Amino acid sequence: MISSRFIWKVSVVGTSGSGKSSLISRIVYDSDSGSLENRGLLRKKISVNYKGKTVENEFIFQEIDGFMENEKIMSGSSAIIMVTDVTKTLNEGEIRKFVRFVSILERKPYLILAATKIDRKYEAVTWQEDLEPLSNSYKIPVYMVSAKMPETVRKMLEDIAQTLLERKNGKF
Ligand SMILES: Nc1nc2c(ncn2[C@@H]2O[C@H](COP(=O)(O)OP(=O)(O)OP(=O)(O)O)[C@@H](O)[C@H]2O)c(=O)[nH]1
Ligand SMILES: [Mg+2]
Repeated sequence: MISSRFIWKVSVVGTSGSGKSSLISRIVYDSDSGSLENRGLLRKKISVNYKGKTVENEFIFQEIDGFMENEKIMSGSSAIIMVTDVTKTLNEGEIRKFVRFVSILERKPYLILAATKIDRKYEAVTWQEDLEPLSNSYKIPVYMVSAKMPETVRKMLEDIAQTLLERKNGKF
């Protein structure tokens, strides 16, 4: 490891209304307000313990509506959080298509599936089991989260930092 400070760009993708802004708000402002307008750069610093060392991570978030197959944007991202709303039917085909697109990029971002709004479990129509085939075929981690449940989001971000550090470390 040549540095103890890293900057990661994270794209948050998903259908309109799936909860992307709310997740970013939870991370950046510790609030669940979905409105991100006029709030400046969406960044968050967290330190994690990596191999016994404290490593500073700065995340910069970018929200993208839909599963846009934009090579420049996607290959410039360290990680991509694919957001799906548990109160809506899973569009597995759309996500699979996007994952295949990302997997042929030269600089492959780390992909994560975030199934959000789990606080509305009584209205849920998509369950963790429904996400397993997707998760297993592409080895993508699944996080069951809610913008109203800060711990779930914090855990996901810490895990992302750990994995990104491991991926980076493997290259030195
Ligand atoms: N109960 C609950 N509601 C949520 C959660 N996340 C988002 N919502 C609600 O879902 C709606 C859409 O959330 P947004 O965060 O604006 O979704 P988005 O993906 O950014 O939507 P667009 O920017 O329009 O594409 C809002 O009414 C939110 O309050 C959640 O974790 N729990
Ligand atoms: Mg939004």
